[in-house]
Amino acid sequence: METRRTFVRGLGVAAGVALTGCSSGGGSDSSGDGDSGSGDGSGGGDTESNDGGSGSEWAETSTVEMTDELAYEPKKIQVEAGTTVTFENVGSIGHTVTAYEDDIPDGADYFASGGFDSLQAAKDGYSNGQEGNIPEGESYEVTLETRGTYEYYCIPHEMNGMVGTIKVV
Ligand SMILES: [Cu+2]
Repeated sequence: METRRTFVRGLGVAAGVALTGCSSGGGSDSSGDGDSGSGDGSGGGDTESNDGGSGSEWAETSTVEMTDELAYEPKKIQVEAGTTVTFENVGSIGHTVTAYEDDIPDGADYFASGGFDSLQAAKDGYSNGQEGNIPEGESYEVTLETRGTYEYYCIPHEMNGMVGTIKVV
């Protein structure tokens, strides 16, 4: 049992990615299917999802990967105030990191890849020739000083559910 648990832990990340791909790939046409078995531990016996960071788990890391699955991985992270969070594009599809202006803590500085100081500016910049796009192999960093919860998204993939959350404690 102990050995098996160790194995499962190693596979947790891969399983998480596969599930993400499955759900995001479903897109609009999967809504008819009521029993998508891929739910996060919605009753099945998959104990291995415990380490996958799904559900309400906050991953304690300062690095978020942006993948061709159109997802931030991990989707929810927790860092200490003053931490620099790095977003790395590990796939070939470009992404943005764009904070929702109304979903950051009071008094926190707005952030968005491209250096915009408001959500509207970030949207306009992206429309004007993809300013703020983070291409394959590149990364974006932001240092978060103000405690609280930050919600952010990827401008071209918001409709695909490419959103993330950072909790600064
Ligand atoms: Cu994206």
